[in-house]
Amino acid sequence: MFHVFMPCLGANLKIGIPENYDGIFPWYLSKLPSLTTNYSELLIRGDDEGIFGVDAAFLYALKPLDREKQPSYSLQMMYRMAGQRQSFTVEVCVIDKNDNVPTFSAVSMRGSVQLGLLKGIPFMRVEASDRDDRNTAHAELRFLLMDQTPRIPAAHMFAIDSIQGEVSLTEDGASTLDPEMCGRYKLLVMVKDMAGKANAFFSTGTVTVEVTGNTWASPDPVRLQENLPGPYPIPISQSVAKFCGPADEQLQLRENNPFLCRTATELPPPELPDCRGSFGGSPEEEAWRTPNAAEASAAFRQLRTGSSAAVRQLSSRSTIPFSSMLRFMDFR
Ligand SMILES: [Ca+2]
Ligand SMILES: [Ca+2]
Repeated sequence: MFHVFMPCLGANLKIGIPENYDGIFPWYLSKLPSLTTNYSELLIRGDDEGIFGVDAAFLYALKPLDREKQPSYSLQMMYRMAGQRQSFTVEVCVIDKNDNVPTFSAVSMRGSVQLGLLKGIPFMRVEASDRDDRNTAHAELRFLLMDQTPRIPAAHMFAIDSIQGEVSLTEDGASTLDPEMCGRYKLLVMVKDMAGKANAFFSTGTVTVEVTGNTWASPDPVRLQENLPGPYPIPISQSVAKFCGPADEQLQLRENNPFLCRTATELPPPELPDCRGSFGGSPEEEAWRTPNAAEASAAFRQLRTGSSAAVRQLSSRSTIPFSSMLRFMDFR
């Protein structure tokens, strides 16, 4: 059977040949322009398996190519012409076909999630591989969460990032996780190639998730004096946490409150005003109060006019336990 593949121009010849050819052999691949009919003593180097040959100045293959076994061949064509030894190189690049199913690094995977973890914060990551060409969609993987057992207290406690494979809690999961009700979940996960399209190959795996209690020891409430003069932000509290990665990625401040957090590298000199409630130890991050948040500004304005509702609002916020504002994700 005869096929013509486009050669790349240049001093040598470069051709792309698809893998897994299942037609008739010998399989004619490309004319070799450097060869004329009067060449002799042709020798091919770089073909240890004896796949390639030349017939009437055409390069042919005697068996199919496997990109996952060998993605390219550099064939040195040595021959004699007009009494002179000559040579040129043919680069054969094997073009990928999607002939491998993506698989998880382990059929059974394990992880643990701590009570108090916020939604969307990954607590583990599933990994998978695909032997096809990673520069093509043939190895472009997507992850899906297929099932959760048991489905208590909510049917969808967990979520998986389709591209990164990171597993986290859903909003339902973060709000209802209870190790006393259910201390272990089994998740059925799937990985698909072709970016998850309908024609993708896929395989499945299971993830066992252990639920552990919250080891965060709640410190004392932060006490704030109302109508504190500026300038803001004013440090109000500090705490110590152990981080296994960048602190700012693992320190979460709940939304819609008049506080912000800064890590130790952003701290000013250690003199802190009297309004700060210290938890002791060397500070690794601080909670700050800022009037820049619209909500905080509104609360201050209302306080000055004597709004009891605003007083209650700020009062409750200023004595809210620090642990309910901050969650330290410990991935040890
Ligand atoms: Ca594949
Ligand atoms: Ca392949």
